[in-house]
Parts: sequence; C-alpha cells; structure tokens
Amino acid sequence: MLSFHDARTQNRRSTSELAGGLLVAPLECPERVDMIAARIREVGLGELCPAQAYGREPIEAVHDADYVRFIEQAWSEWQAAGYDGEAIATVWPTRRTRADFVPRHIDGKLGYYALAAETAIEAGTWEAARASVDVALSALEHVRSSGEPAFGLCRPPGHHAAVDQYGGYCFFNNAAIAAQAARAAGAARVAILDVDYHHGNGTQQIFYHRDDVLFTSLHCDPLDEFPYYLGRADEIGTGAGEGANRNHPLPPGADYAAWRAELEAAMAGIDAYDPDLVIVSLGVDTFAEDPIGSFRLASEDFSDYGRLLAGLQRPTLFLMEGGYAVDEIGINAVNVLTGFDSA
Ligand code: SP5
Ligand code: ZN
Repeated sequence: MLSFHDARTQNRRSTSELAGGLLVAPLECPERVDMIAARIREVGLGELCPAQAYGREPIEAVHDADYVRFIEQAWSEWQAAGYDGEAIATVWPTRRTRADFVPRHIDGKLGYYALAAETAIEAGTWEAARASVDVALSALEHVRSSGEPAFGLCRPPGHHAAVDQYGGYCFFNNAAIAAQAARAAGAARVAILDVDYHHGNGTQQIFYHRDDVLFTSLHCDPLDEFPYYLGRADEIGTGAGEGANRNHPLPPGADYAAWRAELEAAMAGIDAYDPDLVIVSLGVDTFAEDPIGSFRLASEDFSDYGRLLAGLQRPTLFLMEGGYAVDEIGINAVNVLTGFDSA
C-alpha cells in the first residue's frame, strides 16, 4: 500500500501540554511521524510519497472560514498581546454565558474556538495543520484514482476538530475534509470508521445532520474519558442524518475480545450502508501501553483487525489520528496496514 507524508507536518513543535495541572512535553510530538515512517520502510509496506498542495478551499468546505483564519492568525495575535508562552485557552463561553459573538481579545478568541485547554498553538501549528490536510487529500486522490488502499501519515490528528473548534491535539478534521472532498468528486456515500481510543466528536458534529457520510466510532465511554461531552450510544444523528451516526462506547480497560466484537457490529452497519469509500480514522491509542489510553490491545491485535477490515472489500483510506506510545506507534499503525494488505 502507498503512504503519503509531508515534512511540514513536523513544523508543529509545541512544548506545552496542560496535563494534571502541569505544563508537560506534548504527547502528540513530531517523533510519532518519524517512527511510523521508519516502520513503513522497515517492513517494505510500499512507497512513502510526498503530498500535493490543495490550498484552503477543501478545508473551508468543512470548517468555517472565520475559524480557519483564526488558526492562521492566532499565534501572531498571541505574540502581539505580549505573552511569553504558547497560546493556551483559559476562559470559555459556558452554559451560563453567551456564545453568539467572538470577542476581540486573543484570550476571548482562544476560548471561543477551543474545546479543551491541553492543546497549545505555537509558531508552526498553522503550517503543520494545513500540511496534514494535504497528506489526507493526497492519499484520498490515490484511492480514488486507483481503487487501491492508501495511508495518510497525518499530523496533527483531526478527529476532535469540529466545524469551528480545535482541541484534543486536532485543528483541521482531516478525515471529514477527505470525506467531503470524496463526495465533491462523485462518491455517493462515504463511511468513516473511527477506531481511535477517544470519541471523534469533531467528525460526528460535522456530519450529524447528514446521511451521505456515515460516522461510526469505537471509543472509551465519554462518561469516563476525553472528550467527555459527546460520544454516547444514544447519539444517532438528526434530521436527514438520523441513523447515520453510530457510537460504540466501551468501558475503561476494555480488552481486545470486547473491542473486536464491537468492531464486527460496526462493520456490519458499514456494510449495510454500502459506501463507495471507507475512511478509517486510525488512532492506535487503544494499545495496552499507551500513556493515556486504558484499553488493552496488543501489537498483534492491530494486525488482526487490519485483516478484518479488508473483509469490507471497499476502497479504503487510512488516516493517522492518535497513539502516544511512541516506541511502538510504528509497529502498531503499520500492523493494521500490513494486516489489511495480507487479507
Ligand atoms: C487525537 C487524540 O487522540 N487526542 C487525544 C486528546 C486527549 N487529551 C486529553 C488527555 C487527558 C489525559 N488524561 C489522562 C489520564 C491518564 N490516566
Ligand atoms: Zn485518541
């Protein structure tokens, strides 16, 4: 299988993640991409191709133009305010205040557009987030033109990013942008299967009212885990989208047998939907050794479910999402891809 990457995804070099009351080195680090690229070469998965540039139009087909401009300008506005550290939201519109206007001050803007405080914006964020979209769209183009599967080595990840919100290490929703681009290019129905440990709240929100993109997610129950405020099983979509949103929450500590049973149920739903394209939001933070995930998948389990996914027999686009056990991230992500290819 071909993979796509872009060196500019490494330009995001944040030094600050708010975790447990401390500013720590971010889990979502550039080395993640290095490890996956090294493993792709080590196992001979296939060529690692450079991404093409697609510009901001496909991004704005999913995200509000004002939000895209905010991500573009946030770092310079933060610096102009005279702050020394990285840009972190500290105040929000909440259940008892207004959220119908965007404040002028950068602190107000950050809270307006952020859904979590752990994700800082720094000098390379805009360029890396755009490059991550280019990676996704380049991989999509290969799937569409060849019918062959492809892997987009996206970074930063995307599935927490909503129409006008960033957080959970995500800025632009790579999978949603690829799904929208595939629709624009003629695919009638696209299914997104999100196997990241965390619920893909952003992807769900973007397509919640639509039936042309099915969103199916396996994740830790939001009663217990980030992103907390979305991802329960009773969220089934609205209006035309009713029935086209399917959440499979699992309890903290779930093992592979439990996870695999949910995957089979999710795949039956995808098969019945009869999509022209399947986009896999590939987070490998379900790994037992992941520093923030509680699920208990072993490295060989990733090979197993990669094989299982091939059973859908659909054009398939894999896009990298989370996974923070850096030493094993290459093995686990590439195991899914080699498992898929071997089936
Ligand atoms: C793309 C992706 O995987 N984003 C995840 C963002 C999670 N950020 C919040 C992490 C909070 C970690 N809480 C850890 C509890 C450890 N026992
Ligand atoms: Zn995750």
